[in-house]
Amino acid sequence: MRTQVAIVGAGPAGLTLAQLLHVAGIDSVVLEARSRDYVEARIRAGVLEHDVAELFVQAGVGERVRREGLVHTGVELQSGRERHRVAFDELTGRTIVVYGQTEVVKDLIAARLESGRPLLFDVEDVSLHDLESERPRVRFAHEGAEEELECEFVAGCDGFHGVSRPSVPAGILREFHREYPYGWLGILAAVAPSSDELVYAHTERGFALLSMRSPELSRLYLQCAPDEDLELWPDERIWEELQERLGVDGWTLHEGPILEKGVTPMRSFVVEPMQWRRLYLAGDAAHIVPPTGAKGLNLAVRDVAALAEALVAWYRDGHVALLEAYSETCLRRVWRAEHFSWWMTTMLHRAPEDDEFTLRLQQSQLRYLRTSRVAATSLAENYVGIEHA
Ligand code: FAS
Ligand code: PHB
Repeated sequence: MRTQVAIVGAGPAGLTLAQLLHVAGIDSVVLEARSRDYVEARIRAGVLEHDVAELFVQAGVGERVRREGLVHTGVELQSGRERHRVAFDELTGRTIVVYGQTEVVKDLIAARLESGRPLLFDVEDVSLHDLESERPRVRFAHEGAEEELECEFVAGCDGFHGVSRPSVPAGILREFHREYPYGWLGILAAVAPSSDELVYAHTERGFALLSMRSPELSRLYLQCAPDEDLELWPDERIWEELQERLGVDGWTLHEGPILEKGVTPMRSFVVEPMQWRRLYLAGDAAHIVPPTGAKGLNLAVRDVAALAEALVAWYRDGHVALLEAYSETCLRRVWRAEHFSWWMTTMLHRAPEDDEFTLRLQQSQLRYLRTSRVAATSLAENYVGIEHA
């Protein structure tokens, strides 16, 4: 098998890259370890930055996000039992789109299959070879046969636990880590959202987030231990705790059947550089953010937008500068999102070791966001997606 770009991973990064390259006339092969059903059912992110939603439209896969995506002009920050709205449109002139990652992935897979270009599911034993040459190779097993894909570039879009990052020889990469002493217990519930906009709640019992997927589907999270045992959380207890944390006077959290529940641990992670010879890392393969800033999916798409632009420049006129600058270009934006995600997370969550001093700092920060337009604008511009990183 031969192609121009081998893409390892069919998550948002790999699938978006494949689509961007396809519309530019550059051939690729996408290799995915899991099944199509598994990848499409994985419930993860829920918020698209405006420019990311627009990128999908420009790339020819945005028809449904434009039709079904929920345009939001702000979010609510809750401190104790008091809420305050951060108006993105007034403060930045920009908005966000609430549209589940499951739907993004379905749209991208449908476009890939429509294109007729290779997207292989249930691939096994992927290994990367000759990354230092002009003809890297990707070996893998598929449908019982051993395969070898010759290419010119490899895009490592295989997430945090993928094979791409570990394929870089020891001593080349620097890794930056931050583990958090809490995680999120997330539920998907068949009940209309009890708020028109997202609510991020800081309470002495811990963080809670009210989000949504559609006018009929609610997505809610509550802070828990990173290794929380779901067995200890029957539906009744989840709703009771969400009522406690999100409750404000004159407002009711509507409950309904829980369709899915899971615990997500939290970490911050960055690898530098994000490229080595003919291997380019994108998305969670290169960085992880705690989901409090709704950045993970958006960072992944912005990485591959930069990579696609660089590859198009190389293939069209031999331009190497953008390829050589890929990592530096992405890392400026990645570190801005890392800081914002860390800041939102540590401001809104109550860590077990946090004392009263920390609680007062968090309450002061939230009060400052309520009273200062400058402070609110800083949060808003980071949340909707910041150009100058
Ligand atoms: P992904 O991990 O999505 O995709 C990588 C793909 O590579 C996967 O399909 C995997 O099966 C495949 N793969 C792995 N190893 C392979 C191999 N050896 N060979 C071939 N394929 C391989 N972000 C938010 O903004 N908000 C959220 O609420 C949120 N919640 C999350 C919850 C969880 C449990 C997780 C893990 C992440 C969450 N994220 C959230 C972040 C998430 O949305 C990621 O940022 C996003 O999926 C990144 O996309 P990719 O980089 O494509 O990586
Ligand atoms: C979601 O809807 O899944 C969601 C929204 C905002 C976040 C994280 C997750 O910050």
